[in-house]
Formats: sequence, C-alpha cells, structure tokens
Amino acid sequence: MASDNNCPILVPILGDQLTRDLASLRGRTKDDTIILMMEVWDEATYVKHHKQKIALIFSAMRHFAEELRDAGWAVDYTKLTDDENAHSFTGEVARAAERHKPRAIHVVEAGEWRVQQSIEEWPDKFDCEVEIFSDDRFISSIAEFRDWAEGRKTLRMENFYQEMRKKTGLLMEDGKPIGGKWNYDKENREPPKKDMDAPERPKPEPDDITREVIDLVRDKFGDHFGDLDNFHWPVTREEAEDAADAFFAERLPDFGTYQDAMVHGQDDLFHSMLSTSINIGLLDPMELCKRAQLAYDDSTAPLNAVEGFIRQIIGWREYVRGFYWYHMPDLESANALNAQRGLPDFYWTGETDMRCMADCIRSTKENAHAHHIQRLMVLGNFALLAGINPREVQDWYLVVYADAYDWVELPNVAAMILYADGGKLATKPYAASGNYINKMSDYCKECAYSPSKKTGEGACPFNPLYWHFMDRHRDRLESNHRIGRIYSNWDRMDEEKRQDYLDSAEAFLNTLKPAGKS
Ligand code: FAD
Ligand code: DLZ
Ligand code: SF4
Repeated sequence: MASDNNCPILVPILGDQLTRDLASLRGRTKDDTIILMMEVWDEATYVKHHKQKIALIFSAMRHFAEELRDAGWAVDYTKLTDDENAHSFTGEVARAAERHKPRAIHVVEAGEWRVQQSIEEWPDKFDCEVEIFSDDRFISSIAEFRDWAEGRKTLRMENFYQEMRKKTGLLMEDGKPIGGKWNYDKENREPPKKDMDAPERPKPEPDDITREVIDLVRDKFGDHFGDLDNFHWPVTREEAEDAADAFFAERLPDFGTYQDAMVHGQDDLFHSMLSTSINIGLLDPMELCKRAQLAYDDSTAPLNAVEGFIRQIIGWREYVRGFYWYHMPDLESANALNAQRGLPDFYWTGETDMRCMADCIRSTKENAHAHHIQRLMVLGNFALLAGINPREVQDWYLVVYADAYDWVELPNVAAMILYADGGKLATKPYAASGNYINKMSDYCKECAYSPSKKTGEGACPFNPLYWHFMDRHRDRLESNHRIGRIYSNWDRMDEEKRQDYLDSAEAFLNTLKPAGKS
C-alpha cells in the first residue's frame, strides 16, 4: 500500500454515522479524501433485524452518499447486491485500500462494541496510519463517562444527568436548574385522557431509492421479522427535520404529561419518534435539546415537557451509552437473577390473549417501534416477571426495533428491564402487576383477563407473576430499601392466598410455548 502525500485519506462512514459534521470529515479537504460506505452482509445478518431497520439503514446510507456527492465529495459506495463477497467492514476496507492506496484511514469509533473490536485491529491489518476518532456527536465521551463513574459506589442516571445539565447549560440559570428542580418526572405520569388523540406525525412516502431498497429487503431478507408495507421512517436529513418540526410544534407540549400513557392502537401518542433519525446521525441530539429549550423560552411548551425531553436525551441516552462502554463485554452475559426460561413464541407472533402484550407486539411488527413505556412496563415487565433468559430478550429487542443498536438496546434490556446487572443501573427492578398497566392504559377494559382478579381463571397474568417474581427473588430483594416493604404485604397474606398466587403463576408459566428461532 502506498503512503505518500499524493495518496488520499480513506474515510469509512458506517451506517449509523450519517452526519455531515462527523469528526473524521471535519477539516478534511475534498480533493484528497475518499469516503467509503459499505453495505455488508455481516451487518445485515448478525441478527435477523426487522425488515424496516435494514430498509432504513440502506436507504439512509444511499441518500447520504448522494448528499455527499452533491456537495463535491468522492464517495466509493458498495451496494449489497454489487458483490456477494461484501461480508465485513474490515474486508471492504481492505479492498478499498487496494483500490485507492490511501496514506491513512480516518474512522470514527463504532457505536457497537462488536464492531469497535474489529476496527481496533485495523492498525495492525493495514500498512498505513489508522486514526480512530472519538464520536463527538455524544455529549459525554466514553472516557469522560469512565472518569465520572470510576470510584463511585453506585452509578445513578440522576447524578450523571445533573452533570450533563451543567456541562451543556441546558435549562440552567446562574448555575442552578431553571424552575428550582432538576426533574419534573412526578408531573409526567398522567394516564391517558378519555378519547385522547395525538396529532399524526408526518409520514414520508418512499421515493425511488427507498422503493429499490424495500424490494431488495423483500428479496434478500424476506424471512426476517416484521412488515415492510408501513415503512415511513425519515431517510434524509430534510425528512428528519420535518419530523422534528412537527414534534416541536404539535406534540412536545403534551410529551411530558402523557409520557407514560398507553392507548390501544395509538402507537406514537406524544412521543417524538425521532430515535431512528438521531441514532443514525440524521439529527443532532444537542440541537434537538436546544430547540426544546427554545420552546420553553418562548412559552410554547411547559417545563415538565421540555425538561422531560431533555432528560431523555442528555440524561438517559448519554447515560446508557456511557454505561454500555463502562460495562462491556460483561454486560452481554450478565444474568444476576439467573433467568433461564425461553422467550415465549408470542413475542414473535403477537398471538396472546394479553391485550397489552398483543398491542405492543403488533406495533413492533407493523412499525419496528414501540414507545418507551410499552418497551419497559409491558414487554419488559413481562420478560422480567416470567424470568426470560436475558440473552433471548436482548436478541429480541435488538432484532425488532428500527432504532436498535447494541449500545442503547443492551443497557436498557439487561440492566433496566431485567436487572441482569444486579442493580448497577437501576435501584430496583421495574416489576409491576396488572394494576400499573390498568392505571396507565386503556388495554385492560377489553382484555380477556381482568386486572382486578388476582389469581385463578381469568386473572391478569401480571398479578400472580408479580408475586411469583417477588417470592423467588426474596433473598436478593428484601434488603433493598426501595422494595423491601413489599414483603411485609406478602407476609401479611395468609398462607393459602400466597400459595394461590404461586400456583396461578406456575399454571400460567406452564402454558408458555418457547419460540422457535426467529
Ligand atoms: P421519545 O419518547 O420521544 O424520547 C426522546 C428521545 O430520548 C428518544 O428518541 C431517545 O433518543 C431518547 N431516549 C428516551 N429514553 C431512552 C432510553 N431509555 N435510552 C436511550 N435513549 C432514550 N432506544 C433506542 O434508541 N434504541 C433501542 O434499541 C432502545 N431499546 C430499548 C429497550 C428497552 C427495554 C427500553 C425500556 C427502552 C429502549 N430504548 C431504546 C429507549 C426508548 O424506548 C426509545 O428511545 C424510544 O421509545 C424511542 O422513541 P421516541 O424517539 O419517540 O422517544
Ligand atoms: C444496522 C446496519 C445494517 C443492517 N447494515 C449496515 C451496512 O450494511 N453497512 C453499514 O455501514 N452499517 C450497517 N448497519 C449499521 C451498523 O450495524 C452500525 O453502524 C454498527 O453497528 C455501528 O457499530
Ligand atoms: Fe394486560 Fe392484564 Fe390488562 Fe390484560 S388485564 S391488558 S393482560 S395488564
């Protein structure tokens, strides 16, 4: 490989790095840079992603390549169907290095541990300089998070979030949080109003590029989970910005209040639906937070909504990313509660009489999306209570959502919903009975089960499962001050009632059919 100054710099851009101001492009001149974009089989198949996720990534990559070319950059783009041998990023970079004889390779660190491991081998594999840039689209770098985390007994999102507020200056005045509190979550737990209807989000129609990609996905990945007919994700910066405009204008004001609400058949409610665009780089998280703050400054959205939105991004999103890198690779195999049950087949088919589960899985299948509280308190809560093996749950979440990447999916699944990390991320497991779902949704009123029935025929399965979970993890959870007093309630029940709960739970668990492979 040549390495004189007449040779270009090769800049590989991965499918979740579709940002014009990427660190590896910043300051580069167009006449000595070759941008490399690669559709590769390994990425499309390392799990059997929802069809919409593959369509989203390929379409957004192809649009981004066009945008770059229009701006005068040289882009070397491999389409999946150009070459059956386009397996891996490393293999494609090697072939591109043969073609272009670069004097250096400049790449931004990968979002996922799996991919970063292979990038870190590049300096030894290629005989030119390889520079790996920190991904500064995140507000906190991996090293900054590590510095913050190192030496702390417990890691808590809330403490980290306050640091992020100070660092960014968002919703801050004279070094203090605007409104006097850091967190308005208490105001963000309203159940849905009767006949609540959120404004529809813009749904971009597929253009020629997207239609071509959809055909490709149908052809090559037809056996993957999920529908394609409903594909309406933004695939360009303009479309993503339209989606953000509509969110700020129409849905942000109610975002906070109804953040935890669930309504049958209403898949978006007041959520932003921007995660797919943020995660691939079409929208900048910090810009979105600044726009949210502007809405507060202009009095077009209340503080609980704006703070809630900003916390999701500079709090949770940044926190789980730092947490992921801090705890990988151990996080992947964590199973503190020793959960061993196979994933029930209805996670794939949606065929269950539990109306809440069926609706969340329907939305997941149709849209490659479910909103946060559905992922956490319905789908996740069930997996926790039923003791589903973390690996199987992790794989499911990684497969089914269009916004799923290991760095964000894994901490949310292993640590937040399954408590598989033994409490490093959450102070207690997010376990809840049917009561919670009944309070926060309209699911229960037409369900085959009754949330007020505790055991036996017709009882909401979440009720006995909740106590079964508490009972089987008593040794670990009783000493937890946020959960311990639950055991006084359990102990106050008479023996027969407790046995009834346990028998009902066992009877229900015995009906679960483990899934075949997706
Ligand atoms: P909104 O409700 O509008 O929230 C605004 C933004 O905040 C989101 O776009 C997202 O960027 C960020 N955000 C909110 N909550 C979280 C969180 N817990 N972690 C990280 N970012 C957050 N999000 C993903 O992007 N990819 C995933 O693979 C993913 N897997 C999840 C798995 C589980 C079990 C749970 C409980 C949550 C998961 N989330 C994941 C977080 C959250 O559910 C989605 O970000 C959100 O539903 C996306 O829809 P939205 O853009 O309308 O979000
Ligand atoms: C998710 C995905 C898929 C399905 N395909 C590709 C691809 O062919 N080429 C690519 O550059 N990126 C793809 N991606 C996104 C990557 O998986 C993502 O960039 C890495 O996981 C980041 O570590
Ligand atoms: Fe879900 Fe139970 Fe309500 Fe049915 S009754 S919708 S299973 S919480």
